[in-house]
Amino acid sequence: MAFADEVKINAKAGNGGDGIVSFRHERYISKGGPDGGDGGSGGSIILVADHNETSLISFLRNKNLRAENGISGGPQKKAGKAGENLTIRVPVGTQVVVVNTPKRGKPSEYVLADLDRSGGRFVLAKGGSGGLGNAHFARAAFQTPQFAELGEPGEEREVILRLKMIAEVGIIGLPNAGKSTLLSVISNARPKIADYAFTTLVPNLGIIDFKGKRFMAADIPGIIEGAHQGKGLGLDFLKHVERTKVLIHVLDGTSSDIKNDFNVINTELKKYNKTLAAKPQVVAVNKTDVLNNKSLAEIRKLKFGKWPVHHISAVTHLGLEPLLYDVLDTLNSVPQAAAPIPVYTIKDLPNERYEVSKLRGGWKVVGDKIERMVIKTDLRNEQALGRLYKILKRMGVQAELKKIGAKEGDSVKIGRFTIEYRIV
Ligand SMILES: Nc1nc2c(ncn2[C@@H]2O[C@H](COP(=O)(O)OP(=O)(O)OP(=O)(O)O)[C@@H](O)[C@H]2O)c(=O)[nH]1
Ligand SMILES: [Mg+2]
Repeated sequence: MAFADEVKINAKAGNGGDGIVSFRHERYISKGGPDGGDGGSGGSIILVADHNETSLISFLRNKNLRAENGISGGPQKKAGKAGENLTIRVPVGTQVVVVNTPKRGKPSEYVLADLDRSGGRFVLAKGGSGGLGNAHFARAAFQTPQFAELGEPGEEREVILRLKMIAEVGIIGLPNAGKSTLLSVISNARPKIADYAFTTLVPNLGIIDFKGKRFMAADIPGIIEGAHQGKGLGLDFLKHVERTKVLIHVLDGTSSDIKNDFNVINTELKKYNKTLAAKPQVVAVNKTDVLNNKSLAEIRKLKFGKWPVHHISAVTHLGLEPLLYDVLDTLNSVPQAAAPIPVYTIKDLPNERYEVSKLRGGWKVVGDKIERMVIKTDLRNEQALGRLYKILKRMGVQAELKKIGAKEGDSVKIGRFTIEYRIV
């Protein structure tokens, strides 16, 4: 199976339903008060990180995500049905990335969300709010509002989903023990392997597919006695395995003192960080293919603390399946971190701020809330327009435009729409 680690998708949330214009019908009353109901909100598109998901491959088939629209309101103040949210499960480690492509210069990337915890949620595209029905607009001096708000379009966003898996398994051991060889036979990684110490200088990552589970392992450079004082390659690279859940401790079966090799590594781990040293280990005594029966018998007697021990050969693949079973069991038994699961959001409530500026042949207003208000206004309806002008006045837009020189009748561009400048 191909491993999709990056897909570009287009997400369009549901539009809000329109509010409607309606008046009560009652016997003996020719025209009752306004009773137009509100439109339902559009469904949002929500990503949820789930540790059972292992790939973004399902997005290769469906790159266009659509959530349901809200339904228009009805008479008798009946609210329209809200559109269903579209909830999509993605692997833990999925990043949501936006690419900005400027007219000149290099495109730049911006990470909107980093879904690094199972259960983490991110609203990728927010459904549009429903429009208010005309029932909302009745006042003592204005009893027959002939307008209602339009529904707001759902957000649309084009993003890249990128899988940044977190290594759950770390492979540690002395130089030349066979760590990289092991990674190369249990995962898709093809690291450099050689018969000398310090072949691996930077960690290698590989994806392991085993019994329907997919997880990532990191093979790190060899550690030697005194590494905490900077000997060999030091211990800095241990930060790459700090977030792992299980360590495979590889030992060279041809070594003259395997027990001591094991202790050297554990001492160095402790010197680096107690939490790392306390992580569960699965011990793999490697290179058994070149051992004679006598040495094999000796080795089988060795115990390594409380950890399970496997006698393997990375080269002949001997004993790898039982080893991976133990790794998987240990992974499953490690409790999930108890910290609260994050919820990620892009936008807060509509922002009341706006900016006015001069445009060739008119004026321009930019602002989140004001642009939404214009979208929700039926611009062909005089009453609806009247309400919009009042809102512009209340928000101070009318005065700001006047200050910079706007005259009645000038055109004012707000978002995608252009209206006439009016003083009310
Ligand atoms: N006979 C035998 N040789 C092995 C086995 N596994 C690894 N080797 C050999 O051991 C040597 C070191 O292997 P690597 O996988 O590079 O060891 P490493 O632990 O990654 O070493 P560093 O990156 O230097 O820390 C290579 O020559 C491998 O071919 C095995 O199961 N049997
Ligand atoms: Mg190596």
